[in-house]
Amino acid sequence: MSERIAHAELQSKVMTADEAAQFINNGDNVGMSGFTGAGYPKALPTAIANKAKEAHERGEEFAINVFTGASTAPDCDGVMAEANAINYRTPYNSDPGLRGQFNDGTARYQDIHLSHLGLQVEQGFFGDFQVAIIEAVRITEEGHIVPSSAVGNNVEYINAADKVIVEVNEWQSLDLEGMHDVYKVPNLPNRTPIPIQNPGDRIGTTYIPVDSSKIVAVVKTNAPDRNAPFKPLDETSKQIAGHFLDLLEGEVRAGRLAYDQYIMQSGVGNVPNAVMNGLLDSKFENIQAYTEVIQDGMIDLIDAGKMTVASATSFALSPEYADKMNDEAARYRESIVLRPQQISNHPEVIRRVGLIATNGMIEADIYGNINSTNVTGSKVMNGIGGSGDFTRNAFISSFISPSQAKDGAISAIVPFASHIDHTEHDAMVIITEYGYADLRGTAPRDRVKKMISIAHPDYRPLLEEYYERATKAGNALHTPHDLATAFQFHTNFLEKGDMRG
Ligand code: 0RQ
Repeated sequence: MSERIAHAELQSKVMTADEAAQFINNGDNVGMSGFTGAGYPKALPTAIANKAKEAHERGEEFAINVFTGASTAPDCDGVMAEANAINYRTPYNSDPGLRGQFNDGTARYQDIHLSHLGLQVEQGFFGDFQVAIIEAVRITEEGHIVPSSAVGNNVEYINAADKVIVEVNEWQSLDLEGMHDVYKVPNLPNRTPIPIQNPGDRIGTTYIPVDSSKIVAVVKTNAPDRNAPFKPLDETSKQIAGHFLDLLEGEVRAGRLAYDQYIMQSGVGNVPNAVMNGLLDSKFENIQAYTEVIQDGMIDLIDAGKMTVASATSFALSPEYADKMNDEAARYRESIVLRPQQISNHPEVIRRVGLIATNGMIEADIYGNINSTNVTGSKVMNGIGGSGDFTRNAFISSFISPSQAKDGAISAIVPFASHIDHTEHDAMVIITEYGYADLRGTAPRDRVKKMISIAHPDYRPLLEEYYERATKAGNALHTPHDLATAFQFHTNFLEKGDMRG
């Protein structure tokens, strides 16, 4: 363990998670490491949950405000939610228990663009931060932190917090050291251009510089990241992947892309993983990724020699691939760069590198507005994540989704999106198993036929009827809507459990 805690003075700060939880008080703003189930603290959340339960049993209030990189895991968000220990949460969540609390109003959630939060913390939008809890691979001789499988907003939380608690996790490979590239954008008004020209450029340090006197506790852990296996590829995902590849081939034919020029951003999930699988047998070579998470499909592309470099802020690997990463991190760090999420998702760099963005969605409307977050307009699912950072700034932005959900009771193509995360100005191409709707160079009314052609056949007549009604109303024909029935799909679902009514 001494190589894990190389700073002599900090060895005397080693304590249990329960002892370290003394530094966390009711109402604190607590910044935590963790992004898509990687690199989150494994021990403190349970200790905080226990502290909350004890306080509640005594009739005292105890709830904290939790800031992370993105989603965490059952042993982080899950345990704290179960103990009613979270008052406010940002910027992203996928824990079902906590989601339930947002949707019944017992906890508060602010869904923030992942590239924005670090800046907002630095600008003091949330007030002071009392504590940062950061998972590390090791603490260096100088007391600096080598982050683990995610960088997230660690830099901003460490800088903002009065006290820092470090969890040193022996499960994480020491060979991850060297994979990170920690760069801090100078604060306003002294911001400077970020010197990244290509996804693999390294511009910072392999550790997070820390004033070691702020470290009040070091907790030793040995626990895996939350690694969920991907579902086996189904027919629908394979069809969507096929249409995505057709889109890329079309770009090559149009002279906008060469087979060795594809720079990828990909959301997480089974369909994006299927897209990566499809790329394995494609003509595309020397693929680069400037994205936020590394998932199994990218590891396969690297191993197959198809992908030369992947820049992200964290991993989202299945258990099998996480083991492989731990065994072979020394090899993978040649082609993987983990950056702070302010940099992995930075609009300036995204715009410069010219990537093709591909994200999941809940629904799209016939004019190309996208709902990524709120089912029937009011029940939050996960959050916008990095999809806004990438969609607005990509060279081409695409959304992928099966045409329907819940055995056909829900259509992914609707008359009017019931909540809008990405507007018609940002989304360029929408893909389902029925093909892709290329909305580039179109006026809103040109899009309707294209969007209806990728809807499930059951829903096409209903969408056509809606458009007829909207154009008959005829009072504002730039983006025709019949406001009285614009949400009928959604009200049908709420009243009858099926959008078809
Ligand atoms: O629920 O598992 O209970 O059946 O949503 O849907 O089709 O498996 O697709 O995993 O890609 O998720 C938008 C949620 C899609 C995701 C969303 C239900 C569906 C299923 C999952 P069940 P699928 P995915 C990088 C970028 C926003 C953040 C983002 C997401 C479950 O892609 O969170 O893009 N995106 N980040 O049944 C009701 C609908 C539905 C629906 C799907 N219209 N109504 N339920 N579902 N469509 C990642 C990060 O930033 C970290």
